[in-house]
Amino acid sequence: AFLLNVLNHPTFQAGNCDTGFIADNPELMNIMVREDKEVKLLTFLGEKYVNGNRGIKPQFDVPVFPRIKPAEIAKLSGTKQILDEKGPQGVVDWVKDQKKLLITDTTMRDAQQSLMATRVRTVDMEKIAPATALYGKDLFSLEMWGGATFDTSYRFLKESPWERLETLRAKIPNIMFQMLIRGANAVGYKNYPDNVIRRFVKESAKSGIDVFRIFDSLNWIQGMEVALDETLNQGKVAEACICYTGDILDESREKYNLNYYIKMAKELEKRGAHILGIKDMSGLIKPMAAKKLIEALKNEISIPIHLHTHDTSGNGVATLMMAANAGVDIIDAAFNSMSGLTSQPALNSIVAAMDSTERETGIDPDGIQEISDYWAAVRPVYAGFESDMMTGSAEIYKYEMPGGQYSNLKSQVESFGLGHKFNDVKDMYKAVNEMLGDIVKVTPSSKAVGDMAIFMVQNELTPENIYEKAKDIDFPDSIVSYFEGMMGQPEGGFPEKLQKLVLHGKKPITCRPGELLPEEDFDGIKKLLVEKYGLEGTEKEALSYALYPKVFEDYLKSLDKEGNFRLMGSDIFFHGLSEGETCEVKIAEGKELVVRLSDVRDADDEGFRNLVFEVNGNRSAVKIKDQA
Ligand code: 3PY
Ligand code: ZN
Repeated sequence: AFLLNVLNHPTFQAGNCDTGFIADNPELMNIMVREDKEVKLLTFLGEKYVNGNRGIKPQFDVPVFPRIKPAEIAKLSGTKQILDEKGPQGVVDWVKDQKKLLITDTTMRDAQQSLMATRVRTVDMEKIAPATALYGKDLFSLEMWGGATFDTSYRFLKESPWERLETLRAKIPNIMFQMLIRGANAVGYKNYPDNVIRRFVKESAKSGIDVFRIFDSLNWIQGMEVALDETLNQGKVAEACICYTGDILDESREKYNLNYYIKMAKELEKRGAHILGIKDMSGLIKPMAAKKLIEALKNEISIPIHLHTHDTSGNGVATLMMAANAGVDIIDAAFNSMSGLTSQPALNSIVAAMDSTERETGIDPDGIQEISDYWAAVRPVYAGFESDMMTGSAEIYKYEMPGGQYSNLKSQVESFGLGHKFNDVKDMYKAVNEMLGDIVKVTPSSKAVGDMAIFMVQNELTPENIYEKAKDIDFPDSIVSYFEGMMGQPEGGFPEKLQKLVLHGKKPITCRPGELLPEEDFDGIKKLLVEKYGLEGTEKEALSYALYPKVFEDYLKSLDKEGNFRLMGSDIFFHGLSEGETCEVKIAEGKELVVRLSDVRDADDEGFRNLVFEVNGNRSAVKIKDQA
């Protein structure tokens, strides 16, 4: 603290004194760094206490994870080695040679996105990574990146998604890593210029992504074109998707019928996709529909088929069993303790179900039980981010909402003060879908439908009165962008009357937004990041800024001002310390502090509370303003 005072002194800072002593004794700077980190840490913990839960928190079990020797991991050879040695066609050939049902585990991406609002931190993934490499050695891939994980890492967890990717890559060298990319929307909610998409795919490939699952939120193939082309350029596996919507069993629904899917699948195959993804983001594909669809597609295309679904209705495992019977090559599931409800169907249960059948997976049930047990112990720390859904719900077939949106909608609606109108909003979601002409609903088109539904309930609009009542109203940005054509073109075109109403005279586009968007100036971004934040100006930093300028800048400011707690245990990160509690906090690789919150004093006249800690046995205090 003394040194900090010296360094902050105006005379010192103006260079009006002899600083030779400090220059000659660089270890003093270490003390300063440590102290600064320590102050930030105590302030972080103090804030959690004083303006957070006041130390009232559940008792969490310490998650147990199997200790695997690095030598054991080094010996493993899986799909990653097939890709590295034989390229994407080698992977395709290998898949086609397999009798067994291949499985992608989605625990670290879609499962946590759908169940826990994408809040799972890298530290919790890292610990189980070696066991995942070993016991998951027969998995096709791990979906562990993309979708919402990119912005939420920066936004809520204050950690770098790139660091997560590279950290896990180093610990899991044998299984292919898979990401979800929203076509021209990359990992965002709007279309980006082509050079952003290309550079993002290239850098992701370089940092460890092997399989790019590419979709367009309206099933508009042009929207997938650039990402698909760049994946092929990078020599990685291109899994082009059809988003499943509607119900092919219901003959009264003509738009998304079997022919629609066959036609699109053939087109994706023609465009060079290595694998066809059926992306059932809302869990709408019923067991018999899966059988019908997979059987039909197997007759029409020759590339492998990968089925992704959600268990929202509770029918997920049945769907995957029917698909397996119909010859699907790969399915998505999540380790049991992270499965079910809006997440993927249960991986361990599927492995057990396939045992002693033609499509036996070859996965060791005891090993993956340990992984599931680990996640079962991690999950309660994130309970605050979970929805109150306790059972599967068949109403999903009516509302057609993606997993994450379905479990988040309630709190979103509540944040608008419309909690009592939750059912009205859900019904309006369905009504808006019909007003838009029955569209594919997945990020970002699902967000546009959700925003519009909330907006209509809020303003007491109905599909009937909207044309009269909303003539002069400004609609939500997402729905304006949708009608402008900035999310691409929907099957069957836009409903013109509604389009005119929302756009208030603005002209919509019909081409690919990327054709109109000016190229992003990466040199300019790098320069800005170097000058303003003292960063190195790497490609990753520039991409993060290009995708999410404000989120990335806020993250940088937070690291600088509040500190970097990426290595802190999640129980402490989210719940802090209670009075008298001790924890170990890793503040940097190899640097741990033992911190005890010894005493919390009453607020002084100005509302500040003194919190007394012991840090590695030494007393240290911080003052926190009580906002209450
Ligand atoms: C995403 O885009 O993040 C999704 O998971 C869509 O299903
Ligand atoms: Zn999904």
